[in-house]
Amino acid sequence: MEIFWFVLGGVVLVLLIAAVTIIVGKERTLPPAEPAPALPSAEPEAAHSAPDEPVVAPVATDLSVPEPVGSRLSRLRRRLSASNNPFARGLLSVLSADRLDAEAWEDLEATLIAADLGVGPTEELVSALRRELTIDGASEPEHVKQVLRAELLKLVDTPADRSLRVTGADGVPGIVLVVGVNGTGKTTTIGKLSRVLVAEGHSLVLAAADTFRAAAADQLQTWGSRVGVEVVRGSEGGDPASVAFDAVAKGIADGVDVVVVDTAGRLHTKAGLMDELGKIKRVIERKAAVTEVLLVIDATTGQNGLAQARVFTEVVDVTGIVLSKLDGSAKGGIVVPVQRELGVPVKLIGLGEGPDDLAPFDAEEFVDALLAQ
Ligand SMILES: Nc1nc2c(ncn2[C@@H]2O[C@H](COP(=O)(O)OP(=O)(O)OP(=O)(O)O)[C@@H](O)[C@H]2O)c(=O)[nH]1
Ligand SMILES: [Mg+2]
Repeated sequence: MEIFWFVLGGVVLVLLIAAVTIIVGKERTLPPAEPAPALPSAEPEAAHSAPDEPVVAPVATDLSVPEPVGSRLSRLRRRLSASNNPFARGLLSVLSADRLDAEAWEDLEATLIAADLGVGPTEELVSALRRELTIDGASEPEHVKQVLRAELLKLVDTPADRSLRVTGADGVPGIVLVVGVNGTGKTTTIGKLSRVLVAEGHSLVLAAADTFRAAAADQLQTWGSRVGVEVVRGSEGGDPASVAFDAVAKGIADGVDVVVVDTAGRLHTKAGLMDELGKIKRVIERKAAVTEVLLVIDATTGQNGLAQARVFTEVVDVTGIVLSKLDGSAKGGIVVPVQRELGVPVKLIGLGEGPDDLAPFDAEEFVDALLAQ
């Protein structure tokens, strides 16, 4: 009897062990309930492959998405309004004056001249305002504002095509040459412009034809890599025209839409700089027509900056002005003499150092932003 219980116990034990083994084995082969979502990996795929396979370096790892033009305009408008912009504040003083007497008009005149509106345009504006506001009375701030808006627009809104000519003809890329005095914001503008062009779906190549300064090409490269745009560069002190030529050749070979060429703003002599710019343009034009020459002017340098900029118009046929550093500038009035004296429309405005702080210039938007309170 004892033997019977012993054998039965043994059989039960064996069966138990077998059952446990089967259950555990089955669980091991069960698929996981939900596959874990794949995390975006900073490492390129190739980095996980066998060590002897070639590793393809990514073009750029810090690609960022440029802000669309529509939303940047409303954001940037605030930088021109009276709370942030001394030029706008000066203009709006006419609204808050208790009485528009001779002294108030003189004050306004002085403010506008200090804001670099220029003597001629200031006199035109003040005498038009005096005429209209003396007849109609200046009691209604809304009316004064409307008169101010209309008269300002007459000065700012020159009849000109402000569109950027960035596309070429017959399958050849459009060529944008960017010139201007050193420090005005050429390289920064090209960086910001590249983002706008990429956001609009254009393909482009940048040319670091500023071989004068060591850091210039690096600065351009940083902007380019942010939006995945290639930069053609030469050696420091090398021939800028040949860098521009190579970039245009690459642009044609790669079939891109636009080649944007950065240039130096400073050389040992003015004549040297001008010769160099003329040469860059001639050399490019062996391969493709230059479709747009943008002259960058720093708004904070006012009339002085305008005088320096004029020299560039003598060497290259400038087709558009970029007015940089209009954010917080007390000299925003410069937009009027710039267009009048150079006979070239302002096409873009720079409103800060940030990557999306560039906006197309629109006369009505500009005036409305200035008069916004
Ligand atoms: N506040 C403000 N700063 C700007 C703007 N545009 C450019 N800057 C600043 O101005 C300085 C000079 O800009 P760059 O783009 O290097 O000027 P550049 O014309 O290329 O200068 P060079 O290469 O020396 O001829 C930089 O510190 C920019 O950040 C702008 O619209 N607003
Ligand atoms: Mg530069």
